[in-house]
Amino acid sequence: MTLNIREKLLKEDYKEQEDIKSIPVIGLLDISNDEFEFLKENGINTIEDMVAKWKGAYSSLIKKIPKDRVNSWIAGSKLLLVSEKERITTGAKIVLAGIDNVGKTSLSIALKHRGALSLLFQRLYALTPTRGLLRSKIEVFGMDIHLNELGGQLIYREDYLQNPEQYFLGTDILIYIVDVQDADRYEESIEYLKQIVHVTKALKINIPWMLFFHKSDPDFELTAKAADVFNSMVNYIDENVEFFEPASNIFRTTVKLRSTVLGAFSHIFRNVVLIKDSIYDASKQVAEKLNADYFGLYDFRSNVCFAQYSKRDDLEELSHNAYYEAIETIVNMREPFLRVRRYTVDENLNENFILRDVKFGDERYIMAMLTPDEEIARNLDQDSIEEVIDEYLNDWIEFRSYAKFPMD
Ligand SMILES: Nc1nc2c(ncn2[C@@H]2O[C@H](COP(=O)(O)OP(=O)(O)OP(=O)(O)O)[C@@H](O)[C@H]2O)c(=O)[nH]1
Ligand SMILES: [Mg+2]
Repeated sequence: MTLNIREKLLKEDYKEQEDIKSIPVIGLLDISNDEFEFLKENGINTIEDMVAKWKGAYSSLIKKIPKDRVNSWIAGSKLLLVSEKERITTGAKIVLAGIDNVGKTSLSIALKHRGALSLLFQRLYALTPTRGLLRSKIEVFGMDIHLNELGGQLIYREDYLQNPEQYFLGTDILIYIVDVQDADRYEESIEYLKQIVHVTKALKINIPWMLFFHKSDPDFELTAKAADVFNSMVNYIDENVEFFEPASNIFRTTVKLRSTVLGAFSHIFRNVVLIKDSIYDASKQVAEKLNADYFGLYDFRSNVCFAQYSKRDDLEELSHNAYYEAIETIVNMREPFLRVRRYTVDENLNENFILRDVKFGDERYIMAMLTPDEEIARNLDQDSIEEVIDEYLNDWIEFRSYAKFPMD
C-alpha cells in the first residue's frame, strides 16, 4: 500500500504545489485559519518550519491546541518532507504460497515464538495442514503487516488459481516457499509456481517475489540434482517476474536455525515498511553513539527487527541468533527485564552482546547490541540507552501516530 502523501495530507489547493517545504502549514488538511495565525505567532509558517522549529514552540502550542493534533501536524509535515525522497507505506499484505507441507505455517510460528526451543518443536510437530486461506496480522513499527498464508493442499490450490483476484489482488509481496528436502515433489512445486506466475500475470499483478528454500537444516546436503532443479526455478522466476533479484530475494531458511527465519522476514519487512533509509541512518547513528558493531531494535510481539545497523554482515546473523537464545531464557516476557543483560556470544569474538527492553509510548521493543567496548558494556545503563534511542530513533517511532493521521 504505497501512499500518496500529498493526496492524504494536503488541502485541495496545495496538492499541486511544487516545493513541499514552502507550503504554508495551513495547507495541512485539518488546520483552521485561527490555528494558522496562532502557529505563525509562534514562528511556524511553512511545512519546513513545522519540522525545524516545532521543539521551540511546542510548549506554547499545546497550551491552546490539543497535543494529539499538534503531534499529528508535526508528523504529517515530516512525512511530507520525507515523501520527496522515499516511498511511504502504512501497511503491507504479504502472501505465503507453496505446496502443502513445505513449512509455511511453521515459518510464521517460528518467527513469533518465544520461550523454550523444545516447546517450539512440539508445536511444529503437531501442526496439521492449513485449510485454505489463513490470515494473521503482525504490527511492525506501527504498520500492520497482513500475512496471508495459502494452505497448499491440492484442493485449495485449485480455488486460488481459479479465483486469483480474491487471493492475490492488493498483495505487496509474494513469498514462494519450497521444501528442499522433498525431492519427490520438486516438480510439483515448480508446476505450482508457474501456475501462480501465470494467474498473477493475467491479473497484471506486478509484485516482488521472494523465494524461500526452506528446511535448509544445518545437516542438509544439497545434491547436484537438487541444485540443478533450484537453478532452473530461479531462472524461471527471473525471466517471468519483473520484480525479482536473485541476489537479494532468495533466502535459505530452516526452523532449526531461527536466525535464518528472523533474518529473512526482517529483511523483507524493512523493505516494505515506512521510511526505511531514514531508519537505517538513525540506527547507524545510535550504533556509533553506543560504540556498537551491531544495533537492532526488535518488535516485542513479532520479533521482527525493524531498525538495524550492522558493521559487518556476519554480525547480523550472530546477533539474531543471540537474540533468540536470550529471549528463550526470559520466562515472563510480560515483565520488563529491569536491567541490562549481558551474554557471551562467541569465545573467539571480542564482542559483548547486550539486550535490553525499551518502551516508547505504549509500545515495547527489545534492543540488542554488540560492542567490543568493555567499558561501555560494563557501564551502560538503561537510561543512557533510552536517551540515545530517543534522540535518534524516537522521531521515527513517533511516526506511528502520524501514520494514523488523517489516513483512514
Ligand atoms: N526439517 C524441517 N522440518 C520442518 C521445517 N519447517 C517445518 N517443518 C516441518 O514440516 C511439516 C509441515 O509444516 P507446515 O508448516 O504445516 O507446512 P505448510 O506449508 O503450512 O502446509 P499446508 O498448511 O498444508 O500448506 C511439519 O511437520 C513441520 O514440523 C524445517 O525448517 N526443517
Ligand atoms: Mg499450513
